[in-house]
Amino acid sequence: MDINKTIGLTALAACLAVAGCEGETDTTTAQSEQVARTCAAIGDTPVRLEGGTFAMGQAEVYAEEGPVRQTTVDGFWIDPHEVTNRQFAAFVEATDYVTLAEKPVDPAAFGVSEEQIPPELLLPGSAVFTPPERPSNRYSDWWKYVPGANWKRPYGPGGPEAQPDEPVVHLGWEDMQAYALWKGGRMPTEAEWEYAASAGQPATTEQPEEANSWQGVFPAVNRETDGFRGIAPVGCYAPNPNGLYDMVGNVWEVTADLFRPGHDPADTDNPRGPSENQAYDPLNPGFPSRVMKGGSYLCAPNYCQRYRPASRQGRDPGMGASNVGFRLAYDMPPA
Ligand SMILES: [Ca+2]
Ligand SMILES: [Ca+2]
Repeated sequence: MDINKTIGLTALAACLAVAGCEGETDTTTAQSEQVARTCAAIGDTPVRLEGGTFAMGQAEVYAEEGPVRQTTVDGFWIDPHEVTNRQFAAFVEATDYVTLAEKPVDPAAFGVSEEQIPPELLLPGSAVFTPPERPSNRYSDWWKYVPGANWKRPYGPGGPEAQPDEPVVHLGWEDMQAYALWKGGRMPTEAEWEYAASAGQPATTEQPEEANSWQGVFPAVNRETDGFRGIAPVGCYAPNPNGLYDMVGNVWEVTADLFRPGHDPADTDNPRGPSENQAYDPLNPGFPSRVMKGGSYLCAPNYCQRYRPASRQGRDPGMGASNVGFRLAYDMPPA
């Protein structure tokens, strides 16, 4: 798969690739009931998890998250928080790496004559969540392709710079791979990620209090009672019993596995997801989407009940978004 082709085509399809749940809207306005939070200064040292067996998947919310089956993973290390802008900046400083969102799009990737392509789609950029001015249930009203949006300028050229302790966003798959190679880690498998996130706790469908999600009716009303309207710095919500922060919520986290709706019930020993031939993402057909986990600050009860360890959606590898990040796993104790 030509990654440039993926980039170009998905620039057109960004809304569908990033969203994926039905939306409803409401014209209600609400007073902010924001609760101030204290964000802990947490280190970067990866957490060692012993291997084990757990109930992977969830059946009662979205069909593609099931079936539930006992799944075993070997031990590994995992980052305690989402990869931050500070960490990614150190990588770029050391390597002069340029991300996909900072490069122009190849017009040949669209498969149509260049005159038919909106010129802004050929500029470097990425998909940015932009709250609609009017109530809407159309993805295209809240996802915009913003030229100049990238990890350094997550909201585009007119917006603030990336904050050091916020998770890095707007990365493509190859950008995450490059960081992992430099760091001596790798992308976690979906099973590893879900094992780490669920931490022996029983599955629930409730919207969690200790996770950055969306309170109110998406996308019109954000009461932000959890303390943050958008992205939060890492470490502002209580860690899970494994000592891991923001597994659920804040930003989606891309994993190593290719996406296919539902799990293979027979693949329960250190599963690694479907082969490329078996992979299929109905929201992004024809492209090798990766599984992303845990939902984001945009997940609300009326729109995207993905604020759970078992949640999963396909993520187009060729383009990032303002609500998608990652964290690394390690097979050896990090130096
Ligand atoms: Ca929030
Ligand atoms: Ca997260």
